[in-house]
Amino acid sequence: MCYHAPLMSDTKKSAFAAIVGRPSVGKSSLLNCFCGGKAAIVSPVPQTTRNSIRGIVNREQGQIVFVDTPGIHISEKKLNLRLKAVSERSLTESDLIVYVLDATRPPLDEENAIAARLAALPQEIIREQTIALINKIDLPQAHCPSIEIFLEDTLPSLPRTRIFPVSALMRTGLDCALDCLYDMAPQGHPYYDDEVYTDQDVQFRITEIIREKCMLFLQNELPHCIYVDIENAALKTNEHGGILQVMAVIRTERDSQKGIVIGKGGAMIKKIRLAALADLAEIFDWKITLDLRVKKDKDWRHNDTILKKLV
Ligand SMILES: Nc1nc2c(ncn2[C@@H]2O[C@H](COP(=O)(O)OP(=O)(O)OP(=O)(O)O)[C@@H](O)[C@H]2O)c(=O)[nH]1
Ligand SMILES: [Mg+2]
Repeated sequence: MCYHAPLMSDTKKSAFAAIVGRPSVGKSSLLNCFCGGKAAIVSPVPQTTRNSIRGIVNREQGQIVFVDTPGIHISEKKLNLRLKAVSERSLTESDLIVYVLDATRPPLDEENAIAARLAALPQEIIREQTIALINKIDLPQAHCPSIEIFLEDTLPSLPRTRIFPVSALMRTGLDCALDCLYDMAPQGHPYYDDEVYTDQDVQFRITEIIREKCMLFLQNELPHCIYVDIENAALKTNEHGGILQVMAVIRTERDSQKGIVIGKGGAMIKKIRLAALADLAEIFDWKITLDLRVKKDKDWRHNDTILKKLV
């Protein structure tokens, strides 16, 4: 695997840990729990995450950089193939693998495909560098034993002691999982300064927060038909601090979708804008002004140049 940190004379650890699994199992929620900040956006809509998002954990023992990935979804659509490639890359480039399953969903075709992909890795990776998190155990319909049996059948090399029932929502079971990852991590230098919990640039984070609000408020397929662009962002500072003035655009594939995003009398775009501003105020120290518009970018999901820029 890549990202090999050089060995050190002291015993500090450092590792990249890829978080992989089906869409909506809670990968991004878990990443945020581990790194203690909102590094990745979260929504009930499957396929929210479109990039590999890094969340950094620092402890006395060293640093683990979690890499959130798009949910692995079986589909031949261009965007899905690119998302799958992102997950695949993280899988092969990381030191550790965190396989996330949903305690409330029976493991069917998609889960089988992911487990088979993991099973195709060299066995020592499953034996020594992988853990499984069975997430959402807070829900009444959670049924861990059936997921454990599935893991025993599909990934027999995965030690049972590396299977952790957890809840990102209630933050339960996560400390044991993190301790285990630190035990498994190789020795090495930290990759990032210890005061940061993510390495994303400001503009990307703003587009993601706006996209999260679109995922939360827009219905059906619409969230998948949009992307967000920053047209301009300027930081003005004075003796009272800084103001970040942002002009952002929500791009839709068709005119009809534009109308839905704007909403009656502009109600929807206002709702998205205000919710995004509330989150941005939590994340950044500056005051932020947000000029948010909607424009059409016809059939962008078939445009390789745009896809390359986004994913
Ligand atoms: N009840 C419960 N809900 C959870 C838990 N973890 C995540 N969720 C919810 O599950 C939904 C999906 O969570 P995400 O973290 O976005 O899932 P993901 O695996 O990153 O999804 P994709 O990016 O689409 O692949 C959201 O509505 C979360 O609030 C949990 O432990 N318990
Ligand atoms: Mg996600």
